[in-house]
Amino acid sequence: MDTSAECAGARVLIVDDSATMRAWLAARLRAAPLLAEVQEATNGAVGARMALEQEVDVVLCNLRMPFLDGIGFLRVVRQSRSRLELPVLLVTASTSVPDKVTGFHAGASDYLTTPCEPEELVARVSVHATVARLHRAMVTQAHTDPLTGLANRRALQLAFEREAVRAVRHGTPLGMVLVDLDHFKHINDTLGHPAGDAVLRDLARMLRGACRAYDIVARMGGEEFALLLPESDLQGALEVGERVRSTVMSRRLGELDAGKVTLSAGVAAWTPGGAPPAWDTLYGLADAGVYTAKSTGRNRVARAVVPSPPPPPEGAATGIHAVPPAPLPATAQVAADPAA
Ligand code: GH3
Ligand code: MG
Ligand code: MG
Repeated sequence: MDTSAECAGARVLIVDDSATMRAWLAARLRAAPLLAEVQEATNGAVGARMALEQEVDVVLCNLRMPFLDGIGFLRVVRQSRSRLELPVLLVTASTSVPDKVTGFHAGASDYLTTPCEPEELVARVSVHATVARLHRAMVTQAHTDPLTGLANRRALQLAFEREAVRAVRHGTPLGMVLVDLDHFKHINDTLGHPAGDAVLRDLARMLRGACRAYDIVARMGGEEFALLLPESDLQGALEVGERVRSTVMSRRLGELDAGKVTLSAGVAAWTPGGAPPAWDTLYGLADAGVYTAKSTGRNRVARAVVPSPPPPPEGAATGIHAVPPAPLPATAQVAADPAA
């Protein structure tokens, strides 16, 4: 296959203690049609840090280096980057098969035996850069909602797993707001599906704008969206939910004038202590909050109302904020009731 177009501008990291070798590899890669952006590291430890912290498509790493050799480099890098995410080609003068097999077992993607022709160097780097880029594009596609460009449900769940670990480690809360448009079917039925799509796209933009950079905004499906809010407790999540609700009321969405589109939102939050955050519990409570908001009149933000929550197992608090067993007065359950 002709890979030169797919991997143009490939970002290549050369890890080699020999300045002569680095210069030879870099010059050949820069001169080739793939016009590589080349970075250099003079040893395995510096190279591993650069490979993990910077944007790199392919690594060329010398097998034999002092301090941290090619195998040591692979052991560090493969703890968090797979072959598909970051191809590493071991560069060596050795033709020993056991050496090569050891390298492959440690996570090498390929070998470049030196001396070699520049064409072979460029061809191997091109193939691996292309595969890495295609893999990245596929992962992005698999985690993105095509209509709105937001994260999809799968991406949100992965983000939740990450944020749950972080919340436990740092002892910080984790909030969630679940948003469902009111009577959206009616919008589709009266204005048509494309007009409904335009509302969803504008809502997505609005939600993104209403959140902090490190909040995760996702389309769960249909006209349901979720906001995952690191470091937000229940009060913080209620405030975000209310901000989103009132902003939607004040904006034109698609063809619809301000005030014509409303949403109902449910909120929940995990607070430190007790069991770690669980997706089913947090999402289930936020979803129950949406149900409460819908059943008490729509266009409002609510916490879950759980009529008879199961008693917690002995000695183990869940840490998830739900409404206490005795139902709260309506004003406490519903954070915003514009109709009131
Ligand atoms: P409620 O206030 O109870 O939430 O009522 P609703 O009409 O919003 O909810 P319902 O579940 O009855 O209808 C959701 C509608 O969302 C039905 C479906 O056709 C529409 N929908 C789902 N996905 C899309 C989409 O991608 N584009 C458009 N335009 N409509 C969609
Ligand atoms: Mg819905
Ligand atoms: Mg709806």
